[in-house]
Amino acid sequence: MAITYELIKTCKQTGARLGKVHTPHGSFETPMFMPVGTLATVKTMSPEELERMGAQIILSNTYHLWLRPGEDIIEEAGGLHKFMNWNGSILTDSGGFQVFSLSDLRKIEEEGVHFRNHISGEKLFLSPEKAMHIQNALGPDIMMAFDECPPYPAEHKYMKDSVERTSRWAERCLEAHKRPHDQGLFGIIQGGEYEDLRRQSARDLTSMDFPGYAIGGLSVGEPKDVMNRVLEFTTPLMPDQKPRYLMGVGSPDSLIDGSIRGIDMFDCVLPTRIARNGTLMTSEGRLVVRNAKFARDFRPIDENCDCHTCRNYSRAYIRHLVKANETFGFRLTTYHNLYFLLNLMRQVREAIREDRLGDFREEFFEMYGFNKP
Ligand code: PRF
Ligand code: ZN
Repeated sequence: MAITYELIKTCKQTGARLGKVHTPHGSFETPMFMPVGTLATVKTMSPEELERMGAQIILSNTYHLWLRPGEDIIEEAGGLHKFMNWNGSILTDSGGFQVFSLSDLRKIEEEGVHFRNHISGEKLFLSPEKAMHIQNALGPDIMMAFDECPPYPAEHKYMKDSVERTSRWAERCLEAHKRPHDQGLFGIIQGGEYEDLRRQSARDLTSMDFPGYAIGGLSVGEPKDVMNRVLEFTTPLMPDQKPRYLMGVGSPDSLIDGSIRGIDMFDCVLPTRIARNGTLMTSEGRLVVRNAKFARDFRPIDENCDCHTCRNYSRAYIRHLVKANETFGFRLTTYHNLYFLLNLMRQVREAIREDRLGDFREEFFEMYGFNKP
């Protein structure tokens, strides 16, 4: 099996899991946050910087790499790891979600999805078999099944049809997967906010024996308490001996609340995207560095952070760079935000090890400002 999960312990205070996922490109500790590198680059960061900040696995996208430069070129280069010079683990999303979120004029059929290229307008078609073919060529350690992520809210009837189609697509993905010996394929549980449909989806997918499972269809506009409730009834339906991945979720509060509900892996564009418009995550909440009040503020972004950015550069300098659209400014903010989330997960793992994740959550939420009315 390409992917194995080692459960180290569960937190006595919260039930959160401390573990390790072993992949053909090394192991990563869980709960873990995965920086997003859509186009085979985590925007503005070199692989050396990613390694230095403590990233152990990154995410990339089937849909984008298929359109540009094309999976054949990446295969010819020797796969994604060699192509981009990243030697840690890589996970690719299947393209299903990106088709639904980026393209227009899409038409879902049993066979797959027809849509238009979001750049050129060209007509395209993606199916479970095609998504597996592309991911087998890209060569990530973990690849994702081709699924449908319905919008929120969706009616029960639509969601039920969608969940059943996603299960049939999952079967076809397993069938079409050519490299199970060195690439782990994860199934994706859908069902929106509906408990009966999450149960149905989890039952269908766990009967198929994937080496890991994801929860899709969350963080699509639903309130936080809906997401937490769905996690509460869904994670107990997932196997204990396999990794659990919550797709597209990466706000600091959700990383903690997801870990408490038994999630092991997370990804999100949030830290990198907001960094590029000058918003920073700090231990005391968000800091908008463009703000005039930082013009003469020579303190670091976060006085509690020991990242390369915070050890060497001031708010005033970073504000100047970001306002002048200087690339170096975006590199400094991106580095800090990713470090902040990777460091948050390190603290979460430490708290699980010491059975005090509940206390850690209270302290963190208080400092970050989530407890304020
Ligand atoms: N499916 C896939 N990728 C995803 C999602 C999903 O439901 C989400 C939902 N938040 C993010 N990325 N394949
Ligand atoms: Zn920092």
